[in-house]
Amino acid sequence: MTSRPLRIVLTGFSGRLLALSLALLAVLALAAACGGGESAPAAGKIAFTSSRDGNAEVYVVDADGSGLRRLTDDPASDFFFAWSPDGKRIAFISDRDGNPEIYVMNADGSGQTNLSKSTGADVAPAWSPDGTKIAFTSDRDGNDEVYVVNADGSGLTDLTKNSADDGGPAWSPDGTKIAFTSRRDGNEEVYVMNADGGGQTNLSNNPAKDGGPVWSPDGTKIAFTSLRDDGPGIYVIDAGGSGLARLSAGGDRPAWSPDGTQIAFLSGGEENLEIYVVNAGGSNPTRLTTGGASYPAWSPVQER
Ligand SMILES: [Ca+2]
Ligand SMILES: [Ca+2]
Ligand SMILES: [Ca+2]
Repeated sequence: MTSRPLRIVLTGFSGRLLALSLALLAVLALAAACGGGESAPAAGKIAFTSSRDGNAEVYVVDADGSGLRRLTDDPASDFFFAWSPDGKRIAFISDRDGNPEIYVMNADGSGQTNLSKSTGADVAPAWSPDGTKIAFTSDRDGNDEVYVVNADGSGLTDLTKNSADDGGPAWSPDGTKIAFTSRRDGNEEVYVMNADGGGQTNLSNNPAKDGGPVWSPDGTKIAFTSLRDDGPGIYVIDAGGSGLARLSAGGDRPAWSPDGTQIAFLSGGEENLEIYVVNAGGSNPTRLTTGGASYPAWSPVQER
C-alpha cells in the first residue's frame, strides 16, 4: 500500500526546490490547475487525484457527484494536473517509467501518451490557450528549462536554453507569450518571453525572490509573489515591465477573478491559512474565510 514518492513542483522548478507530499500534491494540483487559469471542462466534470485504490491515480466525476471513473490504472503515481482548454483532454504527470513525465489522455482515459520522454524530471505542464501545445519544466539537460511540445508529442523545443534554473511556465491569454521564473541573475526573477523563446525579459528586477507569475485575463498584467519587502507579498506589474504595485503584505498563490478586477490569494501562518481578496489596484483587502483554507480558484463565470 505504499506509494512511490514523486518529487514535483507545481509552478516552480522541477527537482531541487520542493518535494511535496503525495496527499498535498493531489490537492495542490487541482488548485493550481484551476487557479492557474485553466478552463474547466464544458461538460461539468471534475478531475482529481486519489490514492483510494492503493496508489495515486487520476479520477473524474460529474459535477453532481455521479459517474465516478478511474482514468489511470498503473502501479506508479499518476497525478491530475490540468484540463485542456476545450475540456476534451487531461494533462497529468506519471512516474510509470521511473521518473516524472508529462502525459496527455482523452477525458475518458484513452490515448495515454508520454509527451516529455526524458530521463529527467518533467513537471508543471501548462496548456497553450488554443490547446495545441504544452509548456513544461524539465531538468533533462542538468538544470531546469522551460520546454514546449505539441499536444501530439511532436516539436519538442527547449525555449529557455540557460545554464540556471528556468521553470513554471504560464501562457498569456492570447498565447503569444510565456511568463516563467528564472534564477539566471543569481536570484529568482519573473521573466516573460515570446512563445517561441525569443525576447526573454526580466520583469521583476529585484535581488529578493520573485516568482509564480499569473497573467490577468486580459493579458495586460502579471501578478506574482515577491519577498522584496520583508516577507512574502503579492505584486502586480504591467506585462511590459512598468507599473509595479504591491497588493498585499503577505500572501501567496494569487488568482485573478475572471473579469480581472480582483485577485484572491492565500495568506496567514502555516496553521491558519485563509483566503483574501483584494482589488487589482490594491484597495479594499478583505479576508473571505475563517477556519482555514487552501489555494483559491475562481469559478470561470461570474454572476452579475
Ligand atoms: Ca522524465
Ligand atoms: Ca535553464
Ligand atoms: Ca528577484
